[in-house]
Amino acid sequence: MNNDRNWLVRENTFDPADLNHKETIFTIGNGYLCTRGALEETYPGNQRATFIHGVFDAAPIILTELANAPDWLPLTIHLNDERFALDRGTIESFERVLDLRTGVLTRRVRWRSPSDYVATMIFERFTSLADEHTLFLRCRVTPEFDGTLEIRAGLDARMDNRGMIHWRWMDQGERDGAVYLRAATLESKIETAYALRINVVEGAEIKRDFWDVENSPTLTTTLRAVPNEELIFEKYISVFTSRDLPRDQIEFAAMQRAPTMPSWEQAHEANANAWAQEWARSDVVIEGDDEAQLAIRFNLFQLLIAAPRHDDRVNIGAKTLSGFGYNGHCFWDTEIFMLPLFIYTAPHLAKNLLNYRFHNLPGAHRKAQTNGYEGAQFPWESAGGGDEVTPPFVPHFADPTKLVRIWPGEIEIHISADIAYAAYHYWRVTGDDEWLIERGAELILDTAKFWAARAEWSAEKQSYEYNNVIGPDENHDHVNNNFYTNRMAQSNLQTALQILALLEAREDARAQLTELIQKLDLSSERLEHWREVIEKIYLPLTDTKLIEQFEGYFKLRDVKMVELEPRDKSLQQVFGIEGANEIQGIKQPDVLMLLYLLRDRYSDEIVRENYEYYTPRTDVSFGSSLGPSIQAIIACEMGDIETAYDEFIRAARADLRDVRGNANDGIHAASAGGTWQAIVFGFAGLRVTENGWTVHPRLPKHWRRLAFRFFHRGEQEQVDLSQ
Ligand code: IFM
Repeated sequence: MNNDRNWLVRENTFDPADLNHKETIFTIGNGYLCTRGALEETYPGNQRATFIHGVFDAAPIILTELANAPDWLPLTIHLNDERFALDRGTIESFERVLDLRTGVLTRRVRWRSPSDYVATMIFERFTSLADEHTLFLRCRVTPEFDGTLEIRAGLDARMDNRGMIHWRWMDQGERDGAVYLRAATLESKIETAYALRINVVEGAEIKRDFWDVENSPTLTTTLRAVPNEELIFEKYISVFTSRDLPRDQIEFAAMQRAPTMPSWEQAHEANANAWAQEWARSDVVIEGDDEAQLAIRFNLFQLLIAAPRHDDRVNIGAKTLSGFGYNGHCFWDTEIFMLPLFIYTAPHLAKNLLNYRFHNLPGAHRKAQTNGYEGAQFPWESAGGGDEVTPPFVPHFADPTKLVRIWPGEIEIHISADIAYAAYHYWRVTGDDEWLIERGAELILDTAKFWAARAEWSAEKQSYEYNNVIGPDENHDHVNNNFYTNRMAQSNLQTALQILALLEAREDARAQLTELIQKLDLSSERLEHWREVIEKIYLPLTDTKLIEQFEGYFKLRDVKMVELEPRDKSLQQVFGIEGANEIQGIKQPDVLMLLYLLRDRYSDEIVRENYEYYTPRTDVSFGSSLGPSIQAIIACEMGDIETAYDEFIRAARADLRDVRGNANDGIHAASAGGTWQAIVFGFAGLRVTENGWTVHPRLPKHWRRLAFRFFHRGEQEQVDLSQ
């Protein structure tokens, strides 16, 4: 194992200006819930939030959002009646460390109160990966004064999502020293029950109390403070929702769990063991580049804590469970950017995420039907129920009081093909035939059915077209024949026919095949139509092998990024929303994205030609955070390792260094997944083929070693590369 510092995300001073960014960075979680790194005692302007998977509630304009759940962190400490808070008194020393090995967040503060009472306080917290319903907080205080230390440990149901209230208080109380709190979301009526217990490990207790204040039940204890004698206090919480158990059982479950929870040491050990197993599968070792080493572990950690372990009806949002950005909704970010990490290192988690799409096929049918099509059209943004939840309006970037109409919910249709691509990718790498037969085949066939229905015949071109769409580059909307969309649709249809042939050839798939043929009405006429669409889909390639991103793109005013230097704004901010539609500058890779996903179908010559054309026109600096990792991978392929490294490190730093200035909204999950792909598929050049796997290493010069593991068809493989 590498030295400690490459596992520790650290800050050594408290900077109120960086409060919300740091809350994101210090998010902890366990696949069931995540909690932002807000301070136990609160701070003005903090965005304290806990998000529990699947707990969505309705909201105006944005339709639905993950409801910021009751807060389990509240812990206030009074030093001889003076309340500890970082916005008062004097911070004599401060340090915060997130240990990525175990997910334990530790804060060490030496604080002098306005009346000169001094104490060193160490706060530690973790959300157990060994038992996802249990959360732990420990506080060690060394007073430098005589007197008392009063500790108030509470729960708080008065949480909101930036002003939007989602919770209705239901009940609270105390039984046998443990406290419970019940609350329900206003519209979706999801109930939650928390139980809280406190434990004094070191210190003489003078009195203990229960404050039955509605919404914030609190247990208090007053300890005798003696100079330089450490006091240790623990707060144990358990959480259940009505998504886990029947409503009438959740309070009982929480209250039963809290008093029987293991000691801090036992829970800590179980959690550390669970994390050791995660890292044994997923860790990436980079020697010769401490920043990249820590950054990849940080990005992996943030994805691992957001990945549902025991629930396949939830997905990972574009901002994981770490912030209010994108309202907890999930996008193609999951299938194309995050999923590869799970497919290769934790296939059981990849399967959960794909099952979420499978369970949501009814929502995809509703969307297709509403638009007048057959088959499964997946929503661009999806939440709890699988229906389209992309807000039609978002606040204008220049004036947030004004709303701007956005179109992805209607016309960014490529996501259906992205999901089919991911299902096939999962099967190809894992060899999970059972899942393919039971679920994957249906996902691929049902989306193919949509693509065949959505294709429009053009008598003039003698081709099938997809008009009025948005490709990955969202700066250009209402375009016709976006190459990415058309080619991914074609690939979806091709894969569907391939899967049908595969099922036909397998004795053990006969029953499922018969059922699918009936259920999806896969008549020979329909399949013939699919073949025709595949053959005649509009996919122009110019003589020079340059691919036009969409029809008419080359006629737009040519704008390269270098011409706009110096610049600190996105293309839409420079040119306006309409103006950005009229130039060739793009927000994120589009043609290159396609060439990356379907790399084996295109020659090096084609990739090079398009790389050289599109790279100078792609806004990697201020465009989408999804861009840099893909640019890095293609740059690796082109042998341009310096550029590849620059783009890789830009992606890797997205949140740690807040390179886009919006990390306060939550982790850039797609960028985190893309960072792993840039290392594994870019620098290591891993390729899984029909016959096995190969690597084609192209390490940055200063990397002495790159090592990682992955699963291929059930076997764990190891890659260990040096210069
Ligand atoms: O899915 C992405 C999209 O590609 C670019 N805008 C942000 C979305 C969520 O990350």
